[in-house]
Amino acid sequence: MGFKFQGVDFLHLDAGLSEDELLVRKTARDFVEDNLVPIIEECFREGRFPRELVPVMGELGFFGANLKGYGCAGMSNVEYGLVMQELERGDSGFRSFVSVQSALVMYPIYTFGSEEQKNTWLPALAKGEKLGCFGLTEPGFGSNPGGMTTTARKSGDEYVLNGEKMWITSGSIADVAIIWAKVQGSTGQDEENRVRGFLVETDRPGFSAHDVHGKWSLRASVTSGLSLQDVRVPTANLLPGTGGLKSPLMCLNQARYGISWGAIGTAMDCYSNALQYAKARKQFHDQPIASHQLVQEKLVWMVSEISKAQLLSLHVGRLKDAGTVGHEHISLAKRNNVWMALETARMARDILGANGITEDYPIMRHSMNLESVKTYEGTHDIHALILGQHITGIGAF
Ligand code: TGC
Ligand code: FAD
Repeated sequence: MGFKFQGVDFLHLDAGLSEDELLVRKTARDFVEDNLVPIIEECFREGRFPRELVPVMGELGFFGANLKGYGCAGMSNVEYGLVMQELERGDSGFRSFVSVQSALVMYPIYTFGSEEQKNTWLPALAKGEKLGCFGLTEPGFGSNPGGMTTTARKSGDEYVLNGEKMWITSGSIADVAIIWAKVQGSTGQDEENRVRGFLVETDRPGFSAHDVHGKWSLRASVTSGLSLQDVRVPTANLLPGTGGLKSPLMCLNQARYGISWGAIGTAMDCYSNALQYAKARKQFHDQPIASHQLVQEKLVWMVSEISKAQLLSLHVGRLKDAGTVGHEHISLAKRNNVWMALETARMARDILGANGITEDYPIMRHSMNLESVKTYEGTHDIHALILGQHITGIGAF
């Protein structure tokens, strides 16, 4: 199916990667080539998440890879990014699963959880023995999660959760949901209506999940709506370090960072296919289409933008490893790289002509997937507004 994947390193950036970074990338690339590529078109067609690969990824240390201790691999942020790049080269929906498990479930437990919560959940999530989901978005509140209406009412030594969450990756296969809700009935005045995070085991009475069907994007990923009706959790299930909308937004930074790398993976796959196809396909005078100037211009656009995106994510990753990254840097990288990948996918599809629309090549699948990636984790335009606010000091939401 398609042509053999050839990574893209036009700027010789590999020379600046450490041996460990190259090894991590090779491990992830081999995993994708051997395990995901052979089945992904079928999974996408059937709308099936390849759950059978979860234990293998647990063994390889892909879950919570950039966290330290609790059974996690303790990779650097650049290494983690390289894993995301390779996984999304396979499929954006597959990378989404790993992003959610790592950045949106393990990261908040690691960052905001009690020692007991960390010991209970992190080793099992790292191995893939337990799966998680992250419930922030609601039917009426997507780009503006601060308006959420899900509540957690304090009742003795319990919280009672009520509300609806929508578009939740892995919702119906999760053992635990990180649910963001506004606290009510608390004794502290500052606490009233404050957004806080809760660990909600999905087998609790009143919790239910229903899958979204009919998606033309991220078909190899499970997307669900969650319903919480008088779901009672002990106060020990509150993530004690959470407080305000800033807490879930900190989780989004982790996921958006990974997406900036993942998008490069899809773009490299599309470019690699387009280049090999253009050299093999002949039209007019028995010449390869790669010999035509218009086709060359498209290939040059792709390799230029991929190279710039690689520099961007690598730099943001180095900033993150140095502890100096700002969320505006991550917004810039997510916004740019997903846009670049979508444009690359469309150009690559064009170069493949009619063949480009079939599942014989991964391009159309990447293109459809990237429509979701453009929307989730902050839409392209919301990231423009985040950046606009940062540089002008004026919020235009
Ligand atoms: P605003 O008043 O601006 O901010 C509230 C507090 O948070 C701080 N803050 C951040 N902190 C850390 N990281 C960030 N990225 C932050 N952005 C803002 C801010 O300084 C403030 O702090 P403090 O101390 O003053 O309280 O909040 P707002 O209500 O005006 O909203 C801001 C906005 C629009 C940027 C935000 O709501 C937003 O990012 N909207 C997009 C929603 C989104 O991205 N949802 C994603 C859901 S999860 C998902 O899609 C998973 S997909 C699966 C996968 O990842 O693969
Ligand atoms: P809206 O917020 O309604 O936006 C619609 C359009 O209006 C967009 O173009 C947007 O840019 C524009 N817009 C909105 N506000 C403004 C403004 N102020 N100015 C200018 N334009 C504006 N969420 C989770 O919590 N957990 C998950 O695991 C998760 N997984 C997802 C998986 C998939 C496949 C998808 C598609 C979504 C997922 N989401 C998840 C939800 C995702 O984060 C939201 O879809 C996203 O934040 C956008 O919200 P919305 O779809 O409600 O769009």
